[in-house]
Amino acid sequence: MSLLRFLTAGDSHGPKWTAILEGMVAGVPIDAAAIDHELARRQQAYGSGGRMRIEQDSVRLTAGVLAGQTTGAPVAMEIDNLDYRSWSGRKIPPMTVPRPGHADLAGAIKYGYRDLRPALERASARETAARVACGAVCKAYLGRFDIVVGGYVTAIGEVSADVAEGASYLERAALAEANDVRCPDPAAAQAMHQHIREVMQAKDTLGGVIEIFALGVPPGLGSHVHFDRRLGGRLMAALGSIQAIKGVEIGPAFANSRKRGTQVHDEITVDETGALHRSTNRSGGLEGGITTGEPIVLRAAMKPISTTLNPIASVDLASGRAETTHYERSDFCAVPRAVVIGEAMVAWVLAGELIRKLGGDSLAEQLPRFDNLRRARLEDLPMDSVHWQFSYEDRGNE
Ligand code: EPS
Repeated sequence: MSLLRFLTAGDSHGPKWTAILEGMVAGVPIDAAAIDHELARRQQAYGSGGRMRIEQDSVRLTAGVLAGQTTGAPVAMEIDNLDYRSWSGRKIPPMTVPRPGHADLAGAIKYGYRDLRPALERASARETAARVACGAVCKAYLGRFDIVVGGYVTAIGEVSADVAEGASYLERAALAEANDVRCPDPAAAQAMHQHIREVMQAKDTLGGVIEIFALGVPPGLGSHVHFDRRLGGRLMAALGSIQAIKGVEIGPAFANSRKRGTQVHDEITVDETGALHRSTNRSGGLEGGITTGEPIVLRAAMKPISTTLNPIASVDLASGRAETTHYERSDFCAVPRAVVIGEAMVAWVLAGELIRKLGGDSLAEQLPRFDNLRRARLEDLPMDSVHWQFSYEDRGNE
């Protein structure tokens, strides 16, 4: 659907990840250090397992970027798995007890695997390193239009953040980056850290909720006329495609569902210059599947990681007997890291929609078009103010 596609290839413990982003316009400055910065953000947070001490994700750009700028050709990127050194050539014991919640069983049923490891290898959230690399290129593109995508954690397990209404999204994101659970509420951040610690000691795992925002997005991305181009659906699908994400809402959608219409919808006002305004943004920046020009706000719920030190009841597929799960090294809580992945997925959807909106093949062609986009102001919205009628039956002069 999107004019901007990407593919990731790789296995969790294989030699490397390959990502190909196709459809990016020419002339976008790309800095490998900025991609590495996003990769490092994805790695840093409390609640990770031992693997993150082994990996030091760094991108190798191998196509589509010349002299520091995209050429319009597919952008190819590689990220090494440093852990491959300890897996290469090793005799890997059979894995026949599926972990409830992981792709082990469903993947084996679907593909007919005779060992569960191929499901594990590809379902692994290590794949998200490749997504974040693609998202970083999309962020670089969006940044040329002053569009910023960010995020933070609002809940981990039973601990919820009290996100200050007064603080801007950028202030919240900056506060969140300052602690190891990526939460903008410092008191809640401490409680979340403690909660993760306790749950780790109890040999268990935790999920939570992340919030992703996009600022500076012009009105008019997405469309109400095609079900599959409604941007809300596309953004929710993108977030819902992240490993362990099981729920997504646009703005405070579930809270809105308990209120009345007059308490939910964002009033429209006009100022003396003819600019239209919204005093609230309960729509999360989308109406009719189209961006309104207000911040886009999405929330995603992550389930607790399915690899738990305490065993869960399962079945050994080799013997057919009841068995409990065996522990595989894993994370305990990946919610803070999911923020970076959520940002990448949202950046990818928005970059694709902006490319569709602006057309052309290069950033230079697009920049003036962006400046001329119709905005929420009276001068851009001339009304005919005449009666009209459906005329499907009108066959002209026939
Ligand atoms: C993952 C299991 C763990 C995580 C991994 C995702 O890997 P390992 O089994 O090698 O310890 O660390 O995440 C990453 C490696 C990463 O980079 O995010 C899983 O099974 O999904």
